[in-house]
Amino acid sequence: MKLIIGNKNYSTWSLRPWFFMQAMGVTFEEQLVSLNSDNLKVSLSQFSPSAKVPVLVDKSLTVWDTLAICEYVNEQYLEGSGWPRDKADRALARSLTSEMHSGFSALRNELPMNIRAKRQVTLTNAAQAELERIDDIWSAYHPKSGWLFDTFSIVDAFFAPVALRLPTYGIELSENAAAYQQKLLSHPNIIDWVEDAKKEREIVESDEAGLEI
Ligand SMILES: N[C@@H](CCC(=O)N[C@@H](CS)C(=O)NCC(=O)O)C(=O)O
Repeated sequence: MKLIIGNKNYSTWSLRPWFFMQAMGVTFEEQLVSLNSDNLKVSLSQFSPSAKVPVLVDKSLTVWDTLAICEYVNEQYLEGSGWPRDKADRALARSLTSEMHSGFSALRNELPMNIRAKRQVTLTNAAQAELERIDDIWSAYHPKSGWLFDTFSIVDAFFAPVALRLPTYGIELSENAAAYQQKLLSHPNIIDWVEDAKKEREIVESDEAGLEI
């Protein structure tokens, strides 16, 4: 099984299924496609009908879009253990995952993931409000597991890119939300991703925001 991803320094969408599969011990190969390619649409369309990364190829099956990939892996390889066991928790975890998947557009635009950079930005009110929402969600992490629910699940993988966006722009959260952020940042698979991202040299101009510090 192969997961095709974009540059690790920038590709938040790629990070989500990559982290989920790594953390759950699912074996896969990764193949990186540069988001800086002159002919990006053409190079991505060889792999994915949407011409976007990530895309998962499992034998003759191609699955694209982060949430669909995580759901497929959860059903095919994890017997459902990728979501919380409790039905109500599962509904909440799916709500939060969907909120992340389809929302937070100000945060995405104003704070692109750029792991190796240190930048200064002035945020709009919309982005500030989204950061407050992140702070609220993360502050309610599960006291025993340290994840959002009683075990690591898809929802944690969906929030991982936000944890990596914030240090670039010097953004700090309240104490409880910062504890959850640290849980993500200190996960061995996230540490590996960050190490690889820092070795990359390509610059994707559209993801370079703010003033260099
Ligand atoms: N909703 C999609 C979004 C994927 C996406 O936008 N991927 C970006 C890279 S992080 C991409 O492939 N961009 C290339 C392009 O839009 O041409 C998902 O969940 O996978």
